[in-house]
Amino acid sequence: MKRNKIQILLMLAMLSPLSLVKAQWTGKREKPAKTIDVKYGTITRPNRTDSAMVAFRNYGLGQFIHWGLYAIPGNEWNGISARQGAPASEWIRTWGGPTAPKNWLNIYDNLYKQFNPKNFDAKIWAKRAKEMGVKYLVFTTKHHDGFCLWPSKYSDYTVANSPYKKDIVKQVVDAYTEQGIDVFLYFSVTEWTNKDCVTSIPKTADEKARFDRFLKYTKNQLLELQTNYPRIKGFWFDGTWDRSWVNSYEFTYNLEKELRKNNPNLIIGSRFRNDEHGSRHFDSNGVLLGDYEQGWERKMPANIDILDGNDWDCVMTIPPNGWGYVKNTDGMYLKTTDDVIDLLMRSRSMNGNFVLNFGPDGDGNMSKHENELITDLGKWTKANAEGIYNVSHFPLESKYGYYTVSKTDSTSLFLTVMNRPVNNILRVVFPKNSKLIPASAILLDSQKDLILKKANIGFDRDQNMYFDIIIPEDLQSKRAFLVKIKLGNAKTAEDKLMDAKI
Ligand code: FHN
Repeated sequence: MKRNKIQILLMLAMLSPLSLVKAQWTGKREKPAKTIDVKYGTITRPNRTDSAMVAFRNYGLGQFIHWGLYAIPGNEWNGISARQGAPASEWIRTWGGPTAPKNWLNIYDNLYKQFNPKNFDAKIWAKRAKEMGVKYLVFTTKHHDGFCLWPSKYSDYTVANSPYKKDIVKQVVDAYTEQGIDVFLYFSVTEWTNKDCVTSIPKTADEKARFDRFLKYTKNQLLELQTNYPRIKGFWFDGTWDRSWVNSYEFTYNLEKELRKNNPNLIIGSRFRNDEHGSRHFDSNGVLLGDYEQGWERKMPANIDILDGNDWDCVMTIPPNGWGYVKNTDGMYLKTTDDVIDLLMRSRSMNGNFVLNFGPDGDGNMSKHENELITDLGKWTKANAEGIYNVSHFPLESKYGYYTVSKTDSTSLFLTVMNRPVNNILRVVFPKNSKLIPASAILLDSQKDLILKKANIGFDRDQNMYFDIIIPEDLQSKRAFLVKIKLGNAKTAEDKLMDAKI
């Protein structure tokens, strides 16, 4: 049936900007055909080389912690699950429909009166994060419900007015900083419980007055966080989708300038604001808004080209969705250490960081699964640190896993073997005209030498060279392992290598 023009126009109209944006995320991104004037575009220096941004690129592994009042119910209430009624555990305040408890909103908005995490110990969290190999933390100061984990003087809805009373943000910043882990503060702009948070574009005088008050409040809280916790390295903004905030592009532009003036090395991602045409993450000319691309949430770029050279990180939950504590995870797939290793090394192979989220319970405990993951992953990152942190993308694909190359020694190439070949022969392919080729190889964790041979397999016409690295038959590897390949000058290295006996 031929669609008439109206129908097609209607269909296009239904294509909300979000769906268009979604189309951008994993497919090739076309820069706009022609550039337009953008007054409120990016503020930061592109491809910063200051020490803070250099450190950001080497973080490799980050830890996200979502903690707040939503941790008390843990995605259920009186044994009834919120799975059917709220989009995620930290959104449980929005629980609706037939499963929602009577008077739920009132129940939730009084939870602060029982917030008293008896087992919370930031020092333990920080020590365990260090053990896991975490280099930066993103910690929720305030999520969409507006409850502040610091004693903000601009709100009554804070930890100071809970039985716990003490400043949680300070304890976390101090404990993680002492462990040498950089801290970024997550800050939700949208605030469900704030009557001044007008989400649509303010029209009436009352809406305008309220939203103006909200903008001032938001700015005051951000400046307060910078003053209270000067050692933080950046902000991780969220909840910046309301039309009212999108429409406040001059305010947000100037606010970002002020935050950066207070700390010139501050790192702010692309989710904070948009240009005057409403373009978020990237301005209307496709230029990144912020110091790194912050849109890779529970998804990964298909290849490095999509990233267009921008810095980025990927944030991921352990359960399918749900950033806050989930008491009952029955029936949910919880990511394993192997899943995390794959996501981590995929990110690293494309010059990105991988940030795994943890949702402590209402008493401040990490779950059994989270603790096992911390221990297991920590052993792996410790044994393979050289191939994880101070590395960058190497322009070769591998069917066995992911390449990373040392930033300090371009002849140290690492292959993370996710898929061990059944014949234990890693047949590595290098373009024929490579100046550097494999000269020797070891298992990174044991430093055990591996046999490396030239493999003249007669595919000469494909303009490639082949090298066989032999994995010892007796290598018992429970999980992925790294092979460190020393590259040598093509001329000398090739002569030294024996021919692989095919
Ligand atoms: O709505 C939030 C969600 O609760 C969670 O905080 C994630 C974490 O990146 N950010 C938003 C969803 O994109």
